[in-house]
Amino acid sequence: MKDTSRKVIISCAVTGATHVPSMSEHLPLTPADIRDQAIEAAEAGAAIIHLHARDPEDGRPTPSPDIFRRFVPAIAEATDAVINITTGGSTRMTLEERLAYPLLARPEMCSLNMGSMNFSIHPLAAKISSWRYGWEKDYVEGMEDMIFRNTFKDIKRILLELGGHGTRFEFECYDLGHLYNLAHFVDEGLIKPPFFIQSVFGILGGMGADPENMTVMRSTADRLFGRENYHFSVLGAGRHQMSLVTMSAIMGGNVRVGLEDSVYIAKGVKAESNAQQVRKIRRILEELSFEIATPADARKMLGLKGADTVTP
Ligand code: KMH
Ligand code: ZN
Repeated sequence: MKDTSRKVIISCAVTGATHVPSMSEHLPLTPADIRDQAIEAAEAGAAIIHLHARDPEDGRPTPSPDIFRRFVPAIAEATDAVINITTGGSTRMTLEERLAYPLLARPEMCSLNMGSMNFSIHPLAAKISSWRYGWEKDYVEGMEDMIFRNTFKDIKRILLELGGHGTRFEFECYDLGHLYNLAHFVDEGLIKPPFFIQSVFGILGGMGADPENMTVMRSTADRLFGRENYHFSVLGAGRHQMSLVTMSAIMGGNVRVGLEDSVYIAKGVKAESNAQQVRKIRRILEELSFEIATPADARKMLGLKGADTVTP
């Protein structure tokens, strides 16, 4: 019998560490910007808010707990949304740096990247004619020679140290092999269902944004985990965002939008806010008669520990 009660979780990734300020004047950089845009996105229907921090002086990605603390408590105070803190940080951060704030805050959810990889937007550097801050050009061009490190030992450490505090994970899978890495940790008994699998399409270094890849990821996840043991979600980078997340919902999955993943709202049109992207995907989903999950629905679906256990 088809589960007609299914609801779709909208995640919103507010700022990330990949896009740089020169790519959009709407990319939130300061703690106040991040706070305000996160709250607006939650009010627009995002049940999960995925957060990175940036140096308010120049928008450079930072792992600083002091900066995170300038906006995470305010978001938690103003909304019931699930706070999802990155453990990915940026490809230039050490694992120690990436874990600094999550280990202090012990959030309900953190991202967890399921394999080392190349992760880059360096080809975009040539398309930027003027750079707003001095650090940006080298940062973007330098990605060409960076490895996004997520060894098995790194992943195990995150599962044990953060998982030990009840944090559950948005497992970011950029390739088919990342699902097998996830299965390895399930077999090791380090991960309990339901798994929240965030399939990432269109990042240079990961699988491309071809719709056929989504059917491969979905069928492989079914085969490895059993559909009853995981929740599928999708993010599409850049211009692929809205079409791929819509396809995810149609395939029984959930969706992630946000300026971390795309600075656009339509082809060649810059998004003016995270909330604008949340409103757009919500409109599309509701037109297709999907029901949007509330934060309480998301907590129940994903087995989260509750916001009152977090120490932001
Ligand atoms: N900024 C990317 C290198 C995550 O939040 O864990 C990694 C990322 C994924 O943003
Ligand atoms: Zn992220």
